[in-house]
Amino acid sequence: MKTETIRPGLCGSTPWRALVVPAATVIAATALGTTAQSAPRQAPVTGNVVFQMMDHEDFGKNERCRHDNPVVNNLGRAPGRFWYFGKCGGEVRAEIHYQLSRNNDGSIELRDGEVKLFEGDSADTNDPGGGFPFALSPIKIPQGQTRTMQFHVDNVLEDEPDDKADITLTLTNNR
Ligand SMILES: [Ca+2]
Ligand SMILES: [Ca+2]
Ligand SMILES: [Ca+2]
Repeated sequence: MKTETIRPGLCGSTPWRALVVPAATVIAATALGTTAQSAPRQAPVTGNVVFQMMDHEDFGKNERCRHDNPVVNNLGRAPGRFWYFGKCGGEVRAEIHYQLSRNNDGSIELRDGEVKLFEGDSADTNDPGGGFPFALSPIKIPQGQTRTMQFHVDNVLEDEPDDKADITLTLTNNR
């Protein structure tokens, strides 16, 4: 199982990066080592996540950004947590987090999602601006089907609605 542990603050000039955190890394690694040849190969969940963002400026024009990130979520038997982020204007960062699991009938369930916005001295700031959970009830994606979800988050905590992100997440269950 391929894992990446890249933190937002360590990405250099890369505007986004995926962090894949299997819920049971050790168990999954053991299972792969002993049953890889007989286990059916699971097609990854693919799609994309688009961040359309704005960074409010007190002087001059607000900065606008668009990041279109491919999504490849490799999912084994254990649920997997995934997240993506986009940065804008040197001060704003938006994140989307979610968990996927695979049912016996081949469908995928998405749950425990959250979108967040941060605004501060740099786009790596942990100064919160806003956010909310989604998919409190599981969202089911049957085999071969695609779901698109849209979210808007802005800087409500500092009453600055021009610090904002529209996030569109599209996932296809390829199995
Ligand atoms: Ca700003
Ligand atoms: Ca700026
Ligand atoms: Ca702030």
